[in-house]
Amino acid sequence: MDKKRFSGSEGRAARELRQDLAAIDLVVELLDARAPSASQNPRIGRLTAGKQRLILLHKADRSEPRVTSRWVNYFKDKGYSAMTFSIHQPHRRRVLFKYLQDCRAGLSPAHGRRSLRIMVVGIPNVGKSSLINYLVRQRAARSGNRPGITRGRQWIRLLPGVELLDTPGVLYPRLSGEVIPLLVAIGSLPSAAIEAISTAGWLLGFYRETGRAGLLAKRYPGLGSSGDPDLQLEEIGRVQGCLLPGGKIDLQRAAETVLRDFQNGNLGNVSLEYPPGMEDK
Ligand SMILES: Nc1nc2c(ncn2[C@@H]2O[C@H](COP(=O)(O)OP(=O)(O)OP(=O)(O)O)[C@@H](O)[C@H]2O)c(=O)[nH]1
Ligand SMILES: [Mg+2]
Repeated sequence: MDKKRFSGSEGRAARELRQDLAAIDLVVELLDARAPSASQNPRIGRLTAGKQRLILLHKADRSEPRVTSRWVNYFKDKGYSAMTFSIHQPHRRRVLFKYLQDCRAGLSPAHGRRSLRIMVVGIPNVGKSSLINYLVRQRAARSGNRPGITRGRQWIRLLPGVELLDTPGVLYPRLSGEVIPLLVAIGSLPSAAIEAISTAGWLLGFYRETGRAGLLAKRYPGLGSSGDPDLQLEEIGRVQGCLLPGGKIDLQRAAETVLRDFQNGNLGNVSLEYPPGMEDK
């Protein structure tokens, strides 16, 4: 990520987010179910202090259910509301709508008859816009949108007494070294030239070290059993026909292929992070 642009835009984005949050009762925080810790904004606690917060482990259709349910328990043990979600798994919608109805019912009398107001927040590419569009399509009752608080935002009535802000809050990811490959892998950081190659190498190493090499062999028939991720990336480039003029292997294209395949689920549904205390396997 362009650090300069990042820090330059943070001030304005953070100010807008704070303004939006002022009107919100419940913050729906989207994390990528494959990397819930890496995809959590480090300042989310401070940003949402005093608000109800629901953690959605989103894109759960791409993660390992066994690991994701342990993450749900992990967050619940910490005192948060948490559930798995995916716009491709319609049965999950009922659980979410029930949660929203319960929150509405639990509003304090001081609230008066005002609706429960909710907002979706999360780092880039966790599926905020997709979730909002999905919920709007699925809403129980259609009614005219009411003008929102500022800058053309709208409140959308999802359920009787529950309104959603149509614009998500974009949060910034933690940019420390060890989470960068995970953020690139889940598409939350752009895979600029070098990151694509190093991230693909990291991912191949992860698959090998966690006993998932079979998933790679399934996707890339003919892939040798080399233990070296750099050599493996070259081999993938060869079997996938990622060649430069002159026949040299185009590592950048090979790396982008691996990342795209991971993001599309072509390398299986794999969780990249385990909650503390849960070892692999
Ligand atoms: N597998 C899967 N993919 C999803 C799901 N929800 C969203 N996506 C995909 O994730 C990608 C990013 O979704 P967006 O809704 O654009 O994410 P966003 O958080 O609004 O991203 P920014 O606007 O860049 O911050 C898209 O390719 C979506 O199709 C889901 O539940 N499962
Ligand atoms: Mg978006």
